[in-house]
Amino acid sequence: MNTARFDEARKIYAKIGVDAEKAIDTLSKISISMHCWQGDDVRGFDYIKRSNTVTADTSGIQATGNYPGRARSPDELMQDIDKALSLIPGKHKLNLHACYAIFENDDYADRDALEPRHFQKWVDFAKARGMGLDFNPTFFAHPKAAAMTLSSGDEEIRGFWIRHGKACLKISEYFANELNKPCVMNIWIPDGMKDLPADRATPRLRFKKSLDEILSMPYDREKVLVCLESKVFGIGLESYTVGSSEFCLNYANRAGIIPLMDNGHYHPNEYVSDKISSMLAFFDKIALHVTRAVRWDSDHVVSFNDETRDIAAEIVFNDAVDRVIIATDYFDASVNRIAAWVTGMRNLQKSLLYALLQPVAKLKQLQENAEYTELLVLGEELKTYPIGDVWERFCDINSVPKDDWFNEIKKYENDVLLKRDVIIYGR
Ligand code: RNT
Ligand code: ZN
Repeated sequence: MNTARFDEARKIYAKIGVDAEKAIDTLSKISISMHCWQGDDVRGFDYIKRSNTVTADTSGIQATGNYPGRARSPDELMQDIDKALSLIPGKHKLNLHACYAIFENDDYADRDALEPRHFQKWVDFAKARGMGLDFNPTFFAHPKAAAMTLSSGDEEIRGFWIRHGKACLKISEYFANELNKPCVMNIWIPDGMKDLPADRATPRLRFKKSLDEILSMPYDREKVLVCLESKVFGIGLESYTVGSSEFCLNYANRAGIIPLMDNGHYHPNEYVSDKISSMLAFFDKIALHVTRAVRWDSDHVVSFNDETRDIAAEIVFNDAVDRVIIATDYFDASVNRIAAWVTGMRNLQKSLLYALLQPVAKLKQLQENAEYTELLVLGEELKTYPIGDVWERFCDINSVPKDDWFNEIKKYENDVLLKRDVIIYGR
């Protein structure tokens, strides 16, 4: 362990009133909900049994790229998650989607009939690693999601997805009970229109009714934290999304559930970092999907960039580490998927550390005193403070490499990923 550099950095931070050890301590307590879907390009496993084909159903969502080594089975995905976690410092949660149900011995169930037992292997996986699980109903990648889901005018289809939502509440409660940690269950639907709608209201009113019906099912609100995620635009949904920001925000507020903001789901000049303090003024808890939008909701790997750092700063400066539920959401199939996981998670943690190493009280005081010149100068100087040495310490404490981890990825790629037989699975 290189203590000399950390000791030096600690002194430098102490001079501006920042306790680097405390920052590390706080960072250790922040657990991020890592999305399982980076490992297999958001395919899940249920399509294989449903359609008896290996062609993934990409309705509603799509990853681009064909880097070799995608996880094709639960075992492969679990193995890849383990590899990623071994290079990510800290203790995190795993975020699952309903389409990752594991059907053993042909115990197949469609989305509306999923049961906790279809996720038992994930519970075992999480238990063995002392992790919590979060959950998402999957309202996409399914023949019944080809048009609308919870906002559908077809009562048969709408009913199917309501039953799916209810099944997922039950599964989420099962996760919470088994793992003794609340389960965050996030609802997002891909409903919308490519071209101009004649009636924007009716689908939204149906979505509202469907959510009411799902949430009318009794569930333990302490154990299952239901979120609703909005969106502004998507491929094929260029003109209209049913679950817009206003819809989801108002619904969450009225229903007493948690609003979820994905920073890829807003107009390019709209920043989630700016929204956090407003949301915290009205909600006890809010949730985030941290991603990187390149011009639009492109789901690129999270970078240590201005917006990630600004989001982290809002969480820390508002003293809201316990009120903001942080999850990742990106899926890049054009690079090594495990490196993508690790890079994004670590960048989010680095951004949190960057915020935790700021002299928050001092900066706020400068603003209050209208000393804007000094505020600007100090903010810019802080950018070259020795955060890298503190990050290294954090990695050391957690027994993960600081920067020399790509070789491990390359080795894993050669030993494991490149051996996956792409032909059998019809990529
Ligand atoms: C899609 C939403 C949603 C999904 C995941 C897989 O635009 O961001 O969160 O990415 O549920
Ligand atoms: Zn999202």
